[in-house]
Amino acid sequence: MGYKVVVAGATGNVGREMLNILAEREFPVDEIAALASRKSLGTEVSFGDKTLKTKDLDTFDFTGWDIALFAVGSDATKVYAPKAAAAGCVVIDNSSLYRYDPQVPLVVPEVNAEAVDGYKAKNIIANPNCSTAQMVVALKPLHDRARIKRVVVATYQSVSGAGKEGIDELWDQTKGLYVPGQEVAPKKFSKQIAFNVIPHIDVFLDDGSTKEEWKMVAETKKILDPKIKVTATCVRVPVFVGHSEAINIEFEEPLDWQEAQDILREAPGVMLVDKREAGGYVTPVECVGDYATFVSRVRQDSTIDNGISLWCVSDNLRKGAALNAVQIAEVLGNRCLKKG
Ligand code: 11C
Repeated sequence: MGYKVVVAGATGNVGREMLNILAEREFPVDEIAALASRKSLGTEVSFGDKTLKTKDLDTFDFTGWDIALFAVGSDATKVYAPKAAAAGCVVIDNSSLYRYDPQVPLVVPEVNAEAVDGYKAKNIIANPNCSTAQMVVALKPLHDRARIKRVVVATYQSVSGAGKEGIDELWDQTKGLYVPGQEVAPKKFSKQIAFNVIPHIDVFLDDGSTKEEWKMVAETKKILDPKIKVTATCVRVPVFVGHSEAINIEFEEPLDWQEAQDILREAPGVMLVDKREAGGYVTPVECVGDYATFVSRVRQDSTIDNGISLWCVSDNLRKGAALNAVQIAEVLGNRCLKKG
């Protein structure tokens, strides 16, 4: 006995990963529906060893379905998530639409699983931005030990964070640079991404920061602790999958790097790979397809009292999106829903 599960946006990168991860983790599924927009209708997607034909999100009746994982972007979420929620189906939404709504829990299960119980207010649970999810997994066990005061983070975010168009632009632009006459002008990104880095993700805000940077600040506060100060610089890099982050942390209490390593070695969701030698750390290409948030380069920051610096890498389509959504569904199932 299990649940009736919907994946909305099943033909996108995150939707496909949601189906893969539901199957990999043997989520108790009695029945599954893969939904897509009308333009992708009929496209087939894999669910374990089965092939599913996508159904129309626009006409789908959510009545009698237990959980809907949404990966359709804010505009479509605005239309269809309330419809699903009103029909009694709990929505786990990957867009940013509901993340900052005080009546909607924003959840990273390794950090604030108990917040899932708040789903009842709107029948909706929000999944965080990918760059926030991996960071709070690494921060939580250190915060529990030494109370974090301030975080300074610089991200190195892969193009898959910008969807299929981002992946295609890096691929085509890289090839085009070798073939005279086939150069590809920037379209999805504001400047050339091939062999370059771009300090700009999402729109600019009045204070000169970007929305991506603001999300890291606001979401860390909502998920982990509103008292933590965060400043972020978010950068797009020519990597297909896997976001990396250089994180500097200031604590209230002393914490030495060896103890920080020991804490991280035992922390849920974290894989410590930290050998202090050439290759003794994780890079994005090694994290692809994995569930873990990898932490490397843990070291003391002697320029401040109680400072630690570290390097954090994770698959942004998995822990940053689909895996976290499935983990929320698992918590919801265990804590709140009855199996059919
Ligand atoms: C990126 N982090 O890498 C973004 C993608 O708020 O869910 C995810 C945006 C979001 O471009």
